[in-house]
Amino acid sequence: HSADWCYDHEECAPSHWYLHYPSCGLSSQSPINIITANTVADSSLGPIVVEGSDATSEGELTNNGHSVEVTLTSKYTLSGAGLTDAYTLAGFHIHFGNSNPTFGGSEHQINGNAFPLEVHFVFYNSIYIDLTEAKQQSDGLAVVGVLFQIGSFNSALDHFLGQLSQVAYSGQKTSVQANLRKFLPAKIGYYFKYNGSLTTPTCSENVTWLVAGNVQPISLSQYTQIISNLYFSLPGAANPVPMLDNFRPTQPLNGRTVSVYRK
Ligand code: SG4
Ligand code: ZN
Repeated sequence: HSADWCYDHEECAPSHWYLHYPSCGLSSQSPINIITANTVADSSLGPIVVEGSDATSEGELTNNGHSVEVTLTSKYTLSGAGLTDAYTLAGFHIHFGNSNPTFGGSEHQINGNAFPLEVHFVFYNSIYIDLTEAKQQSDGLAVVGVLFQIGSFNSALDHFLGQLSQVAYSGQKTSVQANLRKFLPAKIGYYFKYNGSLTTPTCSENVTWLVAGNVQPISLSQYTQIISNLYFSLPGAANPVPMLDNFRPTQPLNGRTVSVYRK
């Protein structure tokens, strides 16, 4: 492992994160189990609005030792959803399970159900210079989470799934083409919203979470590509650790309100 935190059952596991990263032990953490019966409808929020090019964009695919992330050269902006400011897309990354997709892999759960894959589109408040500066601010981040279940082939994901073997090990990068529009539409009319944290250390509590209510499909062979090509380990590691189950367990709600918008 390349860092002092990890997902498996060692000293670096999620239950120990707070020892090195105190915010991970605070009371407004993410992810959460969204119990739909307890959500509060708020029609004043309006849909999530994502502005940007409909064209396929150049980007970069990186294995960061915890996930694979994609950054795009094309600019995308998040607004609506009751947000006071506009937010700029920094990139997206994935959390997933293992060879038994029924065991879950998503970070958020809905009514106690986990899903095999969750994509996080990380946006930073456009009033700040970049993600690094925004991460330090209380209104710095908004993340859109999209859940996936095993089903039909997903053309949006296929742009980069074929290149995962090129970023098998931590620190590896390759250029990709991706069409964000295929899985982040211009408007999302059904979502949950709550105040939470980054789901990895530092676990800073400055994230407005927007979790899409509609679950998207991914084929079993596409899911298998994700779980069979990636390692947490650096290149050349003697016993590379497969990148599996890179999700944090759900955290207590502690009285927070989860709003729901459904047009
Ligand atoms: C993953 O490790 C991403 O690759 C990180 O992205 C991300 O950090 C981190 O998860 C936490 O994000 O949406 N799961 S999360 O709460 O986006 C940030 C990068 O390191 C700040 C760029
Ligand atoms: Zn994430």
